[in-house]
Amino acid sequence: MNILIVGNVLKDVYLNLDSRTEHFETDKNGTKWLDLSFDASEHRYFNRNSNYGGAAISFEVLSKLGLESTVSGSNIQFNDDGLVASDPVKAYRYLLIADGGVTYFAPTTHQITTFTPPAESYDYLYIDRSAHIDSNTANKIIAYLEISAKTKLVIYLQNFDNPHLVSLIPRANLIFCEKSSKSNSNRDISADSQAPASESTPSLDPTKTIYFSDDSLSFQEITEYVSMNRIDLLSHLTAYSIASATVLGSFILGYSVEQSLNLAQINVEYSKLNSTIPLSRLQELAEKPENKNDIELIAATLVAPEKGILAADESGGSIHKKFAQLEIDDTYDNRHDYRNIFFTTDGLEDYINGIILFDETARDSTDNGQTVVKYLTSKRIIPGIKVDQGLEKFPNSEETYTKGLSGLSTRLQEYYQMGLRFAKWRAAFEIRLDDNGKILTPTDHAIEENCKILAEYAARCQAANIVPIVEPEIVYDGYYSIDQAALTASRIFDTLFNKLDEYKVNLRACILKCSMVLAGKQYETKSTPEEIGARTAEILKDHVPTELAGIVFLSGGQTPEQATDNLAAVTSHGPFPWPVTFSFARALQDPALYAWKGDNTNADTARSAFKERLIANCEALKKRPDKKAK
Ligand code: 5MM
Repeated sequence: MNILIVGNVLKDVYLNLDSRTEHFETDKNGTKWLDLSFDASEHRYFNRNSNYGGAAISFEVLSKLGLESTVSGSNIQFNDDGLVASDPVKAYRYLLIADGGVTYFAPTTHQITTFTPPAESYDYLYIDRSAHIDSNTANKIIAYLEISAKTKLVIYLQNFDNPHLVSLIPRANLIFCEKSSKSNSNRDISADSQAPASESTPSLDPTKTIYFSDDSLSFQEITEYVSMNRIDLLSHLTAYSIASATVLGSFILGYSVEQSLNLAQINVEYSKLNSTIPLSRLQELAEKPENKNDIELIAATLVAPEKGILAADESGGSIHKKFAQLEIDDTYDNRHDYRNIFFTTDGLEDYINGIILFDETARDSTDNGQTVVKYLTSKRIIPGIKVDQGLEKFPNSEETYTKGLSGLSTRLQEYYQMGLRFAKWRAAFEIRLDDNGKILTPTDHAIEENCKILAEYAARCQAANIVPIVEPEIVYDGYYSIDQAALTASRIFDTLFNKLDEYKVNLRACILKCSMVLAGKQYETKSTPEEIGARTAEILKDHVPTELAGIVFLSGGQTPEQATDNLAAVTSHGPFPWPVTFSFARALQDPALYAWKGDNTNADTARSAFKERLIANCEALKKRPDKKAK
């Protein structure tokens, strides 16, 4: 199999402009603009790098898939040092980098892609994204295709503006076509930019066309979601070239449409600047649970041994209260910076399998412009989402149920598309006693209703390919004994697993998040770790079906040290039929919050405080009697 690429080999030149000395203007939105008639020699920059772009990217991708390819009119080669070409590159593009943002400039006049029909008969002729063909080139291509009957034509249409390229549509065996998507942010302003399709847009054969947008790759009913706005690739246009060449190469190698789109998604998301992923690694990555559509595997990965789940999903109201205690302004910037402390803690992925996010963070980006979801995924941390919408009192009652079922399936679909692979829903039960010390609440009614809601939520998650975490919390802040906590937990678990069964929830793809069994915070006799370990282990073993994917604990307002000691105590009663680990919010994050105090100069101290809790809790997980602590 050999492929002839028709396109322009370019050099992308990255110039880091010094915004302190350049004449930037700031508009009313705070966006900085530099008014320039661009001449690289006139501007001060403190770093200048370049690499091959355009058709060179298609060439690199195909070479790394093990396919023989040539760029027409170029002697570009791919060796261990990367791409090399002895002939001079005729076209340059400039990427101006300032204040962490990237602006992309291309020449306003395109270099026309020339084509000299080769003597050899190629299997594929690929007019890639960088090509700008005129009628002369189009005619030569047509003439070549007539002589070389075996050659299949593949074309990349950014838009329908070039009539010469459009005239080749009927001859094409495969077409890549860009379409705009919902999120049209981050568009570049190059001369290559996507123009709106004209009124007279020709229709494309759906059986031959792969559509690309900035968040998906699709073929008929099949869609693979991917973030094409890889700012760290510096030009998102590069992402389009990687995606299209990967799909083409995978088709040639015999992969199915689903597999090809999946490999393209992985190549876009894992490639580094000037270094796309070789086939063997792509295949390896495709086997990873986060890249597969297998909820049992994702559930198992979330509770993989000796790591936990971080609950960073405090809703708007909860984060407001936390900040208020420390007089931290509840602004977007502060919330972003706070969450960022946890995500940027060195080695996070060594302690954490997954992170539960709140909607705002799930839609946020890291400081280098990658979405939080993609960033976590690239660190092999599975991103999840809190989908309940808080507690509501039953009529004429102090007891609560959890809201959020309305519109849930639609939200889950969107979250799945955003790359979130598990969800969490919390029901809260307060133990209240009557004057004789007998349990008043939770009532059977509250348990029944909340468990029904939890089961419906879980079933809807699984229908949307999302792993549900069901969290029936027994609120620690109360006056009750450890026996009363144990009894209440048993009642809740019995009802919950009945309901999950009724709603046909696959327990192998479902995780229980629960409180440890302990006396309430106000109770006069504090439970010891030994009691907590023994009672928790006993209740779980007696009331939780063995096929459940895993059990994770909330910390519930215990101090960080208490939560860790009690986790170790529970672990020491293992082995259990299911993996058991932590999914703390406060016990992991509070020390960092108190260290940070809303001041980013304390961020490193906050990260250290967080890491200390991560290490301590992962150590607690090693306290299994059948396992020697390392
Ligand atoms: C019980 O809260 C959950 C676990 O956190 P802790 O370890 O601090 O007990 C936590 O995931 C909680 O569900 C989220 O923080 C969301 O809480 P809100 O109250 O904001 O819905």
